[in-house]
Amino acid sequence: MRIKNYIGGKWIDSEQLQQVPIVNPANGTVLGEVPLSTKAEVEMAVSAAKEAQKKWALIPAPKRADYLYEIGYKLREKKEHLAQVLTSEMGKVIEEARGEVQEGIDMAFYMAGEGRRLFGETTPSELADKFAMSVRSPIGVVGLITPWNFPIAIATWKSFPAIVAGNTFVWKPSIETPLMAYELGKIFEEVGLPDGVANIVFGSGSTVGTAMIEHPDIKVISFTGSNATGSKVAELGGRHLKKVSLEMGGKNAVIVMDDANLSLAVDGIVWSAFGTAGQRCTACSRVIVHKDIKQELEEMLVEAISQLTVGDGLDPAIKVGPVINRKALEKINYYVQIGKQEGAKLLAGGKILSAPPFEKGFYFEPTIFTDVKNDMMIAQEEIFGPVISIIEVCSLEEAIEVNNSVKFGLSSSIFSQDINKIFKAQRDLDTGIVYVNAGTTGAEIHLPFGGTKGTGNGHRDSGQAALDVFTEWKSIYVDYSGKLQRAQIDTEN
Ligand code: UN1
Repeated sequence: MRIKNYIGGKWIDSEQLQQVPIVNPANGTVLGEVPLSTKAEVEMAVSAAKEAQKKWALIPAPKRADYLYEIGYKLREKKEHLAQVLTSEMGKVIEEARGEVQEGIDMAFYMAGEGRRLFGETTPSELADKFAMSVRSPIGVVGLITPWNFPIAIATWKSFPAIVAGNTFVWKPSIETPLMAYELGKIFEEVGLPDGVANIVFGSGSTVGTAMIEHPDIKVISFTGSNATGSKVAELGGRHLKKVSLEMGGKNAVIVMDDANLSLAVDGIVWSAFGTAGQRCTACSRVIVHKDIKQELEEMLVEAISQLTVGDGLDPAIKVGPVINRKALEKINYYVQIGKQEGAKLLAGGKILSAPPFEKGFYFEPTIFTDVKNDMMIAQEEIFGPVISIIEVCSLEEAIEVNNSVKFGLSSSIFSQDINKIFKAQRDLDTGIVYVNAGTTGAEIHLPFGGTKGTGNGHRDSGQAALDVFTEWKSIYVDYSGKLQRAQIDTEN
């Protein structure tokens, strides 16, 4: 299967002959190929989006939302098929793939509801016989750049609020997961979304991404991906005065206090650290544990991960799938070697699985390091794989300090049964998302998603907050006094 770009409502072969194989990370099978499109193709997509936006913005928002309901129904109808493609292309286990498609379905219905809300504000004017209000206006053409780890959910987080608010978009999906983008594109086509509202251009960040950011007709860039790429997006976007919304890495921790329900904590850690083979921005990669229960927790964790089955995620018995590609496997392995050199103690795992039946895929053993010191690289840097570092602390205050000492601030969690500790922690943990008595993953689509420090730049995906990325506030004053009233001057005081 050769993937085409979706521009102006048509599937068009890229003029670029160079294609990249789409590889199933579970077994190395080639599923198809994807083009590295050119700058000229971005240009085509932007002009289609610009043309379509004029009409799209004039369709009443509740009517724009009707398309999102249709998209939601289609996603629901195709849920199993989409989950199968997602697992084959990206590797996450089938149960999680279904969950990810569900996130897209939820986002469709949630944002469709926004078509009848998109609330603005009315407020008193300082002058008599004058009406003041502010409304959300569409911005125009927006650019979406999405990663491979949630190829459908994150695309829906960005594209659905963008279109309900009256924008059109050009989307560059990750070239690791073009099949999911193709599937979503087909759904846009099947529901009859007007031509040019949704445009998909496949290719590299350096060509397609750069062309999008530099394009004068793209007003907003919404990006999810690595910090290294996000900084470049911000830098280039800044030079072109773009509104740039960034969601980047995490180094998320679960804190386990001495009064915690330990078996619940173990369940939460295992699910959020080894689910998606640790390849979530929200994945738990540090466990900050009170010294009095450290040994017990370690024993329980080692026992729990010995039960984790690794393999092809299409098999429902498998709990941990492959990682996305060889480069990712090598990066994880690099960090594990560093951890050993730094003097951390390997409690479990630590190796690439390369003997049959794993030899053709990209598998890493669920891995636990303990006696990790907070200044070690494995305690500070995002590994994006099934590896956790256990760090011992003596108090809640120290746990919070360790949690906050990394450069990221996406998600955190505390297991405790003490209401005072819980409330103190939720206030002081410097992350955009805090969980109490649950792991670090599982954000719901109607709450803001994003983080502090190196995780982002103040914007949020999901929830009402997503609308702030894709709308401009317009303040409107209607003077019905019939005379010239001068604000700040014709007032009593
Ligand atoms: C991500 O890894 O970028 O909260 C998204 C979660 C999921 C989304 C993760 N709902 O873990």
